[in-house]
Amino acid sequence: MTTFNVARAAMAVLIGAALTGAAHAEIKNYEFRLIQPTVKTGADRIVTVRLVDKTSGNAVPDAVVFASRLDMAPDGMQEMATKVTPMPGTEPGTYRFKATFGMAGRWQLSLGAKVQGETGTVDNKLVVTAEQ
Ligand SMILES: [Cu+2]
Repeated sequence: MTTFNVARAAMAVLIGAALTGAAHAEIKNYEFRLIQPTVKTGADRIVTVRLVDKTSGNAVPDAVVFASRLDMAPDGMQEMATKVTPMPGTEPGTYRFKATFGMAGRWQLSLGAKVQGETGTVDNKLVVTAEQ
């Protein structure tokens, strides 16, 4: 390769990187969706969510997902919180949590995620209804 060709190759790589960057979804284009909007009231219930890239509709695997809180804020009981334990996912792009739903009603699950290659944090609140 001549110096000129090396420079051209390097430029092509840079342009390629820029285009790839532009094609990336922004962090606001990701969201969590509940697989099932309801659970049975009781101990050790599993809540499964999918992290979705809204621009493509694809599930997003290998994100670092954390549940910060599960409480009954939707029913005016924000002080009624319960512990959330992360569980292994069953398929790529889904994330599972175990929790005890001690009371029937609406529970708010606060979720965060870091997505590979993206800046910022996905920050969602989902409402799960515990049924008697
Ligand atoms: Cu309650």
